[in-house]
Amino acid sequence: MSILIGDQEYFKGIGKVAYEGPESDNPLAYRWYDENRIIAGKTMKEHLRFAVAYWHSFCGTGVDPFGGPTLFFPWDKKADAVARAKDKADAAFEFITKLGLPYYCFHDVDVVDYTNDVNANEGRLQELTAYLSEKQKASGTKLLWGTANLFSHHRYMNGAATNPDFNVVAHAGAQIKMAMDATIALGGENYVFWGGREGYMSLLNTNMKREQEHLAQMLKMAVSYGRANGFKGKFFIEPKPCEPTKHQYDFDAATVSGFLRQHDLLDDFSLNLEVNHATLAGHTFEHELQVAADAGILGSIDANRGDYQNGWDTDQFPIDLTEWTKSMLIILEAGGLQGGINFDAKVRRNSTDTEDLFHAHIGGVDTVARALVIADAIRTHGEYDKIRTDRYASFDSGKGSEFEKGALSLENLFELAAANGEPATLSGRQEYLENMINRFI
Ligand code: XLS
Ligand code: NI
Ligand code: NI
Repeated sequence: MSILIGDQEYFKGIGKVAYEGPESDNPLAYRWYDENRIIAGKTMKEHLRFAVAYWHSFCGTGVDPFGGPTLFFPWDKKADAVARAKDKADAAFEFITKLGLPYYCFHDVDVVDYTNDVNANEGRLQELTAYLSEKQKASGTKLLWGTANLFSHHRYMNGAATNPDFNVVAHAGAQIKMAMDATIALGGENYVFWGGREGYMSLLNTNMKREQEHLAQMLKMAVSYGRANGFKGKFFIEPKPCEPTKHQYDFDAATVSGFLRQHDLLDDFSLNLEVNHATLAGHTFEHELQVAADAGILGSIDANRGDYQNGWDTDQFPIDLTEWTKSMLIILEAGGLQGGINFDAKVRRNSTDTEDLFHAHIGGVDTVARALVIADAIRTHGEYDKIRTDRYASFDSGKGSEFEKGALSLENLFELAAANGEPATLSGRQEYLENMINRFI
């Protein structure tokens, strides 16, 4: 067996997933993701930088608040934590290699189980980092980002960096340091903070200002540690309004953008935007992308989707072409992502066939790839851009342009309004544009 398959083949009977084109009948092939196809001057692979999420794909056992595991992984059997973790790495790299995707992402505790002993954890993570490094070299797979899980352990029930107990904050810092060491050693391109426990459940027991200052302090320490140890990539914050905590400080893109500006962190941080987090915040995903793009912090994406009937983070694989086409229009206009597209999605707990994980990823990859093709066709056609540009034409010259430059006063506006009379009724042409999206799909 090659190093990519390990001692045991976990996904037996499934070979390398290849691009076969839209006419293919093969469910285990890509119809749209042709990694070398050039779109708007870059390969699809480079535009999208797809990453497999280690946690959902190789650790998530199907548990929900009402029931235990439904997925019993053959790589999760050995008693020894390090041996078990190596089996999991074998399975992960076999899967990623068969899918032919360029990246993966992890939390520290996805890679290897932790104990309550910080030194022992460091030893375990270092051993697995060396193992993953070999796997990366053999396969060419790269690490899109690493992160620390600062939400599962009971010590974080009152927060991690925002915990009112400094002893817990120190543990959070220790975990961040170790996760950053692993990320740097593995050539990780970015480092993520998702603050699932950074927030409050009741203001009655919370000093919000102090907690947010502690969060900023921790982020600054991470930046100085990373930069001192050769980390050149971006740090990302992943906004989410709630779940598990009732109110999370990184509520949405606009909130985090303001926080980064307030604490002078904009040079080092961008956003990792998740589709389902956008909807939980009462926004569309496109809204979050646009906010980030306009602030120059359009970092990376977690590409899962929610469910129209549910109000929680269901982490389903993307399938919605309309949503992704609208998203790709924004991403292309912004000049692309700084990071890539991590799935952060899981199969349903009753999707128990080995193949299901392949179907899920293939569907997600093809949805996003196809949306890229469609969005590029819309932009190349030109009318979409023209309609939007023309809508603001009154600011391109004359008094409108003086207004934009700050050369007019309120008195001037009064005079202009009085002189020009009631403005013409101008249509926003929303339906026309919506039809254009469908026409190109
Ligand atoms: C949870 C988040 C989490 C982050 C990584 O809702 O999406 O999975 O992406 O910690
Ligand atoms: Ni996420
Ligand atoms: Ni999420």
